[in-house]
Amino acid sequence: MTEQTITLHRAPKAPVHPKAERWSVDAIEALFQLPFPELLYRAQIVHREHFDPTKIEFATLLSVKTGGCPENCGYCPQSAEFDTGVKASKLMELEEVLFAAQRAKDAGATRFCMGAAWRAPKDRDIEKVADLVRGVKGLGMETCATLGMLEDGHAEQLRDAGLDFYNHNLDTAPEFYGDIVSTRDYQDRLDTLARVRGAGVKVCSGGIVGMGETVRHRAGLIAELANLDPYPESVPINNLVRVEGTPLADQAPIDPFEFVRTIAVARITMPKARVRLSAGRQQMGEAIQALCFLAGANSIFYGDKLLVTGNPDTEADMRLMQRLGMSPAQQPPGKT
Ligand code: SAM
Ligand code: DTB
Ligand code: SF4
Repeated sequence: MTEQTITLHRAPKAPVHPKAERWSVDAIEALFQLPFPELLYRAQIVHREHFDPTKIEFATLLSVKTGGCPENCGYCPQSAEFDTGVKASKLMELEEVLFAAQRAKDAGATRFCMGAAWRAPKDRDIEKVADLVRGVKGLGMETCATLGMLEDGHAEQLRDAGLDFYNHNLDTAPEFYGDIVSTRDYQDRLDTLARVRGAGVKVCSGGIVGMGETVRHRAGLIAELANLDPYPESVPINNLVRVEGTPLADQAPIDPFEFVRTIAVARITMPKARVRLSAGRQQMGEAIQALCFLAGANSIFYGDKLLVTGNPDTEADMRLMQRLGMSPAQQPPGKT
C-alpha cells in the first residue's frame, strides 16, 4: 500500500461547514478530484449524519402546461424555438390535475410537482395554479411548482394556496450559462429564488450535468447552490436528456461516474438537503442509480414520465428499491 492510499484511507471525518461559511469553487473542485472511493466515503458520512441511507423520497411530476415556451434553453424540448415535435397545450383543468395527483399518491408518491413551460406566469396564471396547488394539497400531498420567473407577490399567493416548494434551477455555472440560454440571465434566476425564499416557500434548485460543461463549471454550479443562505431544501441533479431538435441533441454523454461525483459533492456541500437523482435515470441504468444512492441521493422522480420525456415506470422503481433493500422515505397519509 502506498503512502498516499494510507492517508486517504485514514481520513474518516468530513469537513464541518457551519451555515455561514462559504464554499469556494476551488474547494468544491478539489472534492470532484478526490479518488472515487474517497469521495463516496465522505459523502456517505455526511449522508448518514442527517438521513437514513435506506430511505428514498418519491416525487411525481406533471406538465400542467406543455410546450410553446418563448425561452431558448438549449436543453429543453419545450422551447418554441426548437423543432422537437412537442405540441403546445393550454393549462390543464383542475379535475385532470387532481386525477393525476391522486394516481401518483396511490402509487406511493408523497410530493407532486407541477411544471409549466412559461417564461414567467401572468397574474391570471398564478391564480389558476393557486387553485391547482390548493387541490393537490387537499389530497394530503406535498406540493411543488415550477413555472418560470416569479414577479412580486406571486410566491406569496402560491404559499397561501399551500405551496410547499418552488423549483427553479440555476442549471449550470454562471460563466457557462450564456452558452446554454440567451433569453434571460443568471441574475434573473437568483432574483426568483430570492422571492421564493422571501415568501417562506421552500426552495428546490439544482442543475443539469452533461451539457458540455467542464468540471470547474460543475463545481461553480454547486458553489452557487451551496452558498445560497440558506442552501436549497431540495437539490435536483439532472443528467441531460438529449432530445432531437434541441441544440444539445448531439452532445456527447458524460462519464456516468462524473454524474455520481456531482451527486456526492452536492451531498457533502448541502448536508441536509434532499438531493434528487432527477432526469436521465432511464438512460443511466440501475447500477449507476445504485451508486447515486450510495453517493447521497435520497429522492427520485417517480412515474413513467418526467415533463415530456420518459422515466422508469413505477413497478421498475419499486423492484429496484426491493433489490437494494431500500424503501420510500414516508408513507403517504392514509397508507400503512
Ligand atoms: N419553465 C420553467 C423553468 O425553466 O424554470 C419550469 C420548467 S423547466 C422544464 C424545469 C427544469 O427542467 C429546467 O430548469 C431544467 O433543469 C430541467 N430540464 C429541462 N429539460 C431537460 C433535459 N432535456 N434534460 C435534463 N433536464 C432538463
Ligand atoms: C428538475 O430539476 N427536473 C425536472 C423538474 N425539475 C421540473 C424536469 C426534467 C425535465 C426533463 C425533460 C422533460 O421531460 O421535459
Ligand atoms: Fe421554457 Fe423552462 Fe424549457 Fe426554458 S426550461 S424553454 S424556460 S420550459
